[in-house]
Amino acid sequence: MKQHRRRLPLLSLALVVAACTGAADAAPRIASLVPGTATGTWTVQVTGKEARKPETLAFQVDGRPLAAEVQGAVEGDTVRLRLVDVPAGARRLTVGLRGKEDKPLAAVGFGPAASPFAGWTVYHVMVEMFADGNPGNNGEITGWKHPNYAGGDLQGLLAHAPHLQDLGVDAVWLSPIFAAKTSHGYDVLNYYRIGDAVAVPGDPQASLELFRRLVQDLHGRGIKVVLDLPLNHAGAAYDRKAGDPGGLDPRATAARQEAEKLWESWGSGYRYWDFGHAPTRRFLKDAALYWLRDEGVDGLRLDYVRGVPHDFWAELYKEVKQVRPDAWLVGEAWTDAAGEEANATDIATWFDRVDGGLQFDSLFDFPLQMTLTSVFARGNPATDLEEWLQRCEAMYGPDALPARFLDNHDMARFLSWTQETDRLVAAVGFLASLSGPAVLFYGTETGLSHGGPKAGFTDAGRIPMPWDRLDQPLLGRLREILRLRREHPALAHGGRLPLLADRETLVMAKVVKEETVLVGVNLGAAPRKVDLDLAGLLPAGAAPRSLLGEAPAVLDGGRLTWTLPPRGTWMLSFSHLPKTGERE
Ligand SMILES: [Ca+2]
Ligand SMILES: [Ca+2]
Repeated sequence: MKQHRRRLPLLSLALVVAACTGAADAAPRIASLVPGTATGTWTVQVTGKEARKPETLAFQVDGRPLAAEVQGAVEGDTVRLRLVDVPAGARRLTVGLRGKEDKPLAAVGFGPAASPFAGWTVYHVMVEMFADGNPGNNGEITGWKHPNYAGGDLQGLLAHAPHLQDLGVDAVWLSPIFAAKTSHGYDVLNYYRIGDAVAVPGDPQASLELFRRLVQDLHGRGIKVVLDLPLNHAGAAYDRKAGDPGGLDPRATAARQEAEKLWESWGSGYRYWDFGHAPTRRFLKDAALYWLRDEGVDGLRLDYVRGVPHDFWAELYKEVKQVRPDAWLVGEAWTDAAGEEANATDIATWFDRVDGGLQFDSLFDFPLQMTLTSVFARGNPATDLEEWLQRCEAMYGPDALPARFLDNHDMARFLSWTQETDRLVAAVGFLASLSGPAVLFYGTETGLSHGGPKAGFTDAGRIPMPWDRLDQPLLGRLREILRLRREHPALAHGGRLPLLADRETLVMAKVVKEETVLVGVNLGAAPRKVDLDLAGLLPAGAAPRSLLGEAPAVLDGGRLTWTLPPRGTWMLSFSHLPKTGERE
């Protein structure tokens, strides 16, 4: 029986149609943003049809209106403006239309990211496919088993922990490791028991001790542990004794939402927790708190958040932060094969505050995943990438710290869309240069791929990790990128200044007090020479240094000429302090 975990909700079609009509040409984009040479001034270029009438544009910095003076004539769809009296320490510029300032159309976070999670590189493991450290538990899958099932377990993870450390990740996200019937584990039978198939069969205590050893080992390597905890639903045969230590007698219902009904039509056999029943909510929050508070887990990846009411997530967030303020809560809100607009609109509702409180630290950035794939793997214009970075920043709001990724267990792998490893490396390089958690699906570092590409849900990317034939050159290239991300805080924490975007090229600056890193993407087949006026950004005497590959650069009187080799992401570091008083 086909037993996938989720599917395109039928209502998405209307959203796709809506997304394709009108929204795409509705948004202006910040073509470039650089500090002026005078304190508190910035020069911004806006492009898009709205730019033809610059008097209709409204600029805000950190939610406060800001005057903008048009500089020179409008050229085509682009206008240059000067922003004045930008306060020191300002963080975020939004562009909207006059009278609709509360719904900005584009935004750029040009101040550094404050969140401790901004620099995390998270390695996403599908446990069943990763490493089989104990063939003796492979017979414990009693329900649906993925045809690629590789016997993966915690013993295998423990044995391969050095691989994660060597790659240089900060955290590992494990697919569900709890008692379950299926190999994927999203049908949890007991939130408090590690599954026999991933640990020690028939011995819950030994399994828990194995998990504790794994956590201790990973922590010793500087790697945090994020558990995948499905709270919307559980397996139909949930253990109502050992799985309910508080005696809360949680209530479950049959499928009620469209997606849930679809899973049931495939025979998923889940039960759906009743969020209208207070003891059930207590039961679910207790399960989450147990792993974070009592077992040293550092974060939770929360499955299918769209099935659960907003106020539950806000309650859980508040209680988690009271005991573990350092724990990362990341939610999955995915409208599957619907377009970027539909996904971003929905994700924004999970970034909203509920009674003043957050629901999550991060949501997975599905719109950007789609755009990264279409631009880096499929040859769509690089302007799409700049546009979606700004659209999502505007829609998600100032509290948002989206988690960026290229692919996951529910979708076609990046390398199913292109055969070119250079395109994958370029995409990872760009991903690593964005502030906010960056998530790498296991196997990316060895170029894992599968057959034909497919939009929306597919489980074809769940492939055993080929431990006996790792792609060492590719591994080395990704290790180098992650090293740069760790060693240069401008990449993972820096404010972002768009500098240039066209068909095949994107250039941005990432800025912290100590350093500016220019990130240049060239997806063309030929070298690309770019000329940039960085007089207000870089102090006199700043000298460029190539970080990632050799891309020749000459800086002369504030003008940078940078030659980007083909098919890659390149980085230049300027270690001189930027001028004081303009940014921090
Ligand atoms: Ca095994
Ligand atoms: Ca539900």
